[in-house]
Amino acid sequence: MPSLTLTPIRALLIGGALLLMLMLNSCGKQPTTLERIQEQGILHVITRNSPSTYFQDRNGETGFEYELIKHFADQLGVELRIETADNLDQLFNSLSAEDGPAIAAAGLVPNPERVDQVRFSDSYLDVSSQFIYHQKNTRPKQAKDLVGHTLLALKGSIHEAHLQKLKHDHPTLDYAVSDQVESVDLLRMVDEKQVDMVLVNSNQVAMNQVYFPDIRVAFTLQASHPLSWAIAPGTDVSLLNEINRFLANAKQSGLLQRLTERYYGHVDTLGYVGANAFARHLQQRLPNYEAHFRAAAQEHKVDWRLLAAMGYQESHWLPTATSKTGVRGLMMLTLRTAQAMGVKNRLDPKQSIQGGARYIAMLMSQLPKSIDPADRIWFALAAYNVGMGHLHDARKLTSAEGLDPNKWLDVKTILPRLAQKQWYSKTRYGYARGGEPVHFVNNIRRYYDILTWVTQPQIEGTSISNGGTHIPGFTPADSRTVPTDPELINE
Ligand code: BLG
Repeated sequence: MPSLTLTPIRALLIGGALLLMLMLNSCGKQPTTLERIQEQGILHVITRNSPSTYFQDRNGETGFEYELIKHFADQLGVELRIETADNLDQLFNSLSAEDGPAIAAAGLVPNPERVDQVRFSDSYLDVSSQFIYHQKNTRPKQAKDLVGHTLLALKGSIHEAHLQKLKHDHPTLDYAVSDQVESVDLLRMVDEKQVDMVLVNSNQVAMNQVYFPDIRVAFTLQASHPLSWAIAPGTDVSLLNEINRFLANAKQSGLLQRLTERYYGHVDTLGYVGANAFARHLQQRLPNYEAHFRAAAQEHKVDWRLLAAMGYQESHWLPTATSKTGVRGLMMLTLRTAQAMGVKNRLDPKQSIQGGARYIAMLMSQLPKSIDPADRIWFALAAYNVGMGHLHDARKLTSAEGLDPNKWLDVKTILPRLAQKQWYSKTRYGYARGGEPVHFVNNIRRYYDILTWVTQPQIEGTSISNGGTHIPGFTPADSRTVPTDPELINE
């Protein structure tokens, strides 16, 4: 039987082996970057404040990047902490700092010059670089047409690298870069003719076309480049792998498509002409009625931007609008509804707005409690357009189909059936042009989203009419004489 007594040498050997095992074990237990984030319960992200990345809206934080990374944080089961950087240098530097943010999510193009500094994730959106000019100037069609014009891009962006290359081929080309502005500011500068041209990402153009009526694409520089998130260098691959898995899922589940449509789909929804008209009317017409929208909204406890969005959908903010069926005014009240709301003259914009506000508030309060709170407003808008009776018919048909009558997503697929005999013959109120309220709500949501950015809470308190928002060139409210509505006035 071997002796169990320990010689000093043996004890030393065993002790050393134990120590080694302990060390190896503790190395194995070293938490990965991902585990550390999960242990701390916080995902610290840096971004930029802009309409395509992150901003405050009526419900709090929002923006394409914000929504995407919030889904990621939710999936990890951690809290999201957002920090914003003033410029790209600051963003990348803070990412490399100790205890800095784990991810930068800010519509970043993996610029070869940054590759040593940070690591980029897989792409979530492909964009291209576009030269933007003012529609009143001659359209430049190629790089040599840029010579002799003032040209601006964001400092530290991929566009700066593009311009450097162009300058190499066209030495007389002049350009400047700035770290004091966002892409949205560059586009505004073209719209205001402060600069001849700017180079920005195509997603920025798609989003901002509705704010700046005079901007146009001159030409596209490069077919496409990817947008990615960046993570700090020197970390293990756990976080990067998790991000890439999440992005692949977001593509598959349709999440990325939904976000892209919501933030960059203005032109697709409104059409190019529609988007441009909205941008013009935002500047030229809305300031005349903003005070009325605000006053009516306050009285009836609704968001004034929602009323303004409704007014745009109804009449393009034209107080004398009249439909084929005799529905009239800025908020398009029927004669019956106008009378019920105490409106004496439908063509008076102030009265029309007050009537519309009172009516939508009343419809909101009449909706059954069972309706999903987030969806109530869409139901109320549908009722504003098609009437509460028809809306309830559509909800009943929705239930009969095994869908949820309290969810707008379900009811909106059924509403168009009210125009088909096989369906409306089974309803209480019969035929209605059921497709119209769906279109009506879709458009209002779009206008509402746009107005929300224009009048973010941090710049609230400044009204559109005094030029205090992001939109330049607003004229003060006018005091036009109000035409009369003979149908009501003469009664
Ligand atoms: C709405 C009324 C509802 C009414 C429905 O019609 O008008 N809304 C307003 O007046 C604000 O009150 O519901 S009901 O009272 O329960 O019957 C249904 O009659 C208005 C709609 C009609 C629509 N725009 C507001 O959205 C309109 O103008 N249609 C005309 C189309 S066309 O140009 O003549 O083809």
